[in-house]
Amino acid sequence: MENILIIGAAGQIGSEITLELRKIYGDSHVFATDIKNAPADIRDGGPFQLLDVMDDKRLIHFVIRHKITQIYHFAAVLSGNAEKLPVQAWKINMDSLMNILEVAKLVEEIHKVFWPSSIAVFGESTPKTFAPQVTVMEPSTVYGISKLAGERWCEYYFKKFGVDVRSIRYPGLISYKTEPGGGTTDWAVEIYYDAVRKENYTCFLKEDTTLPMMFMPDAIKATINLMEVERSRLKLHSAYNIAGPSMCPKEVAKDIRRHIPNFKIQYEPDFRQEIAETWPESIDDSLARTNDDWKPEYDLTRITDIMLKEIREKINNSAQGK
Ligand code: AKB
Repeated sequence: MENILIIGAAGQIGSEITLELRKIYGDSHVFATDIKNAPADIRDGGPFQLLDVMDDKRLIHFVIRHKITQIYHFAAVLSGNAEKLPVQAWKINMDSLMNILEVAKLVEEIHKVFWPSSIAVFGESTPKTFAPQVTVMEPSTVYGISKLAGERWCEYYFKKFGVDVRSIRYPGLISYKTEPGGGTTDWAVEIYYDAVRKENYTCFLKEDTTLPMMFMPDAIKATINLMEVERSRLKLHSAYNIAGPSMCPKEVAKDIRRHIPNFKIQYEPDFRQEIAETWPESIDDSLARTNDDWKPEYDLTRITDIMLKEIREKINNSAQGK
């Protein structure tokens, strides 16, 4: 019997993976937690509690009381926000991971942990296209440094203590259910919301800044697949590269005009432009593809079709008080 703890269940990835895991393991076996309140479907569809991952004592009590066997830890300060409060972001990103690794080491029943890494581990000296799995990594952001250090800690806990940690270097994730907050790739979600709301978007990156992206259903599938793979088949316990379509703001705007011909975009690059320029444009994920049959299903056209339809529906429903 598996009992799964989700940390950060009110966030962009956490909210969607909670619902998926509840379908697989049963509502009562997936314990959603966050430091803030979660959307109604997370709160009402199964156990939900406020829990601060920084509080290691409460964390261990929670894990023992609910007989937790797997942990997914999604709480983090993303790249843009981390640059505003570097020391606090470092503390939150690192201490929260260390608390999870320690609890997994101490509690024997926990046999698997998922922790998200990011394309932010790469830096200016990494090859710009098809960034390899193993390559030069000199991240220049606090977030990127914390993710790279986190990857090393995950592998350390696996080698030294046998903690089965699994991780993915997520590209920018595009989703319509829960909006991201404080990331450099947030523009790829904001652009769709503003297209529906105002037919106009002011982008904080330059028009031709290409970044690796992925539609949320592909990211959820890749994550669950990785967690389901037999331990003996895994080639590494740091983090796998995964790749979806790469795109720049100008391309997305053009694709949106298939549905909204009057859509306008202007560019006012801010500090996140500098961050984006240190990240690769595309990722080589051939190693991840050898784990299982995973490959992404959504290209830009499908993403645009679904994003615009779903956001329109969401906005109409909330206007009607549904
Ligand atoms: C961010 O932009 O900070 C995140 C990421 C790529 O990890 N979406």
